[in-house]
Amino acid sequence: MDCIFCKIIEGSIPSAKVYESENVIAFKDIQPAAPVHILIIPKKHIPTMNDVTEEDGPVIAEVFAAAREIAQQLGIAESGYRLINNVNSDGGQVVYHLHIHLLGGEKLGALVG
Ligand code: D5M
Repeated sequence: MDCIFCKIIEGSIPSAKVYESENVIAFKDIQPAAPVHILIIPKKHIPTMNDVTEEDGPVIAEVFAAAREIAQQLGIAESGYRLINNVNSDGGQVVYHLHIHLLGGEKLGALVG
């Protein structure tokens, strides 16, 4: 499968890993948009949020639990952070393996306003 994040999961492409469990891994984004920029992904290859099924519920919950844990570990839970999931072309998705961006470490700009 020609998926860069699947290759990171199997270890054939290196990454700066910050978290790993049975079903989820997280690593630093190579193009950081904030002082803290982590990608949190299910090990299961799910292309986009549109492809999430009922049976994926537990792993999606694990992705969010990992985000919470990583934010605590990195000391930004109290100051705050942002979780983003881009979906398809208009959403700005570039890598078609479901991932949540965890952004923080500074006061982030407003999304609307
Ligand atoms: O975000 C895809 C993100 O994936 C983008 O911020 C760059 C990041 N990326 C791409 N390749 C790598 C590797 N090899 N390591 C770490 N981060 C990577 P999207 O939401 O799809 O626009």
